[in-house]
Amino acid sequence: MEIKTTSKPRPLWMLYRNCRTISFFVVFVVSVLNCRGSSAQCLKGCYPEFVDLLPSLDTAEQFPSRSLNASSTCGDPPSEYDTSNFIQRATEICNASDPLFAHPVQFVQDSFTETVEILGQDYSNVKPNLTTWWQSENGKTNVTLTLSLQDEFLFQSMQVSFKSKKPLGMIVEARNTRNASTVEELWSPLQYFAKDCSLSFPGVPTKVDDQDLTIPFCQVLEESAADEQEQQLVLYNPSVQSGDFFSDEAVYRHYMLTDVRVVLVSPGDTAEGSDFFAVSDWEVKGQCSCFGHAAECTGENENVCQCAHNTQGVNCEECLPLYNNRPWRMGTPDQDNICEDCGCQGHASSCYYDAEKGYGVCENCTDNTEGDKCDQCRPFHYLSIEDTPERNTMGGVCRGRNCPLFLHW
Ligand SMILES: [Ca+2]
Repeated sequence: MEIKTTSKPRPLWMLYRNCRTISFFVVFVVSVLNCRGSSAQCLKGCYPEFVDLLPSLDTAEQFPSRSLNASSTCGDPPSEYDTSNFIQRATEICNASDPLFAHPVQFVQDSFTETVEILGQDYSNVKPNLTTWWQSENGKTNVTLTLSLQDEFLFQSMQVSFKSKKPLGMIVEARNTRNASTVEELWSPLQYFAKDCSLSFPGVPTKVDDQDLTIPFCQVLEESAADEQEQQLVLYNPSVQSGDFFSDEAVYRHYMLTDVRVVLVSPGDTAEGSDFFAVSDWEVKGQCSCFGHAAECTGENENVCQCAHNTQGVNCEECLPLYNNRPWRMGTPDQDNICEDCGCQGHASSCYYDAEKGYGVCENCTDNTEGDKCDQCRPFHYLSIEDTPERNTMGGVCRGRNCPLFLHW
């Protein structure tokens, strides 16, 4: 191929169009293969599995950074409480130092494995242990059950199985200590629950127009009979209330949290000795938060996203340095919103999106190139025709030339 040199900057693509076409095709194929290899479900927005975020007793060592706390637990010192099995009342003892009569907070997350035989085949199923429960001291109000995850996760739903009666009022609250825009200690309500909303939470709306998921409202706790295991369930699942959960970034971020807690405002039974809270199982479901750009997470806390779509960061919250040709956007169920290559042709290590120009501008062009895409030779530099390793890998090298009129640049 004949190449003419000139003192004016010349776009490299004019000279290596064919080479670039081949290179681009190779890069495209490799990118597709890489994407499929790392995240086969990432053709559009992709998401990790929703899992129970409370580590069970069996796997507590797997998530040492997560913790579960109750602001009040009965039994220290030992105390009596009255219980009702809906037939007759009885007086029981809570004693934190006696395993037979203790009700520590860990009992909201214990489980057992049930094995059933179907057609000669054994199937194991992990089930919550509803025969054990956490219990508060008598006469306490605004008791909290708190799950701290340390890292950001996307909340999906929770289910509280009460051994006692449902409380008259309770609040699900969240906070995100990784969000610099919020005060670290600030908890914000996600949802209120009450037997009588206007009585327990005056001023809190009982419903919101169009089910705006970012505005907390009060949901009436309906009376319900306990099931055969004497559980009264309270469910909270905002993810099924709106189709925008995975497509509206504001909604998505609203449910990103590092901590979630249930504030048990007032007990359902106000009789002295029965005015306590008891929870046999608390399930909090969520997933590591990857903004639709990963299907798997790794790390000690299983919160580090395996990013696809040319994104990076613990939460895939930004584009790779050379892929800022358009602004970062979260993946949605309909669109991958992949980060685009700036096209720096191997002559830069980063680029930034220029809103005025409407595309990505390469930064600190190397190899004597310049221009928004590092696609021009600097003045008095010329495209090398030497068959060098650099030329093969970078699509062209601009070199200075000895010239009778100009010094070597
Ligand atoms: Ca339990």
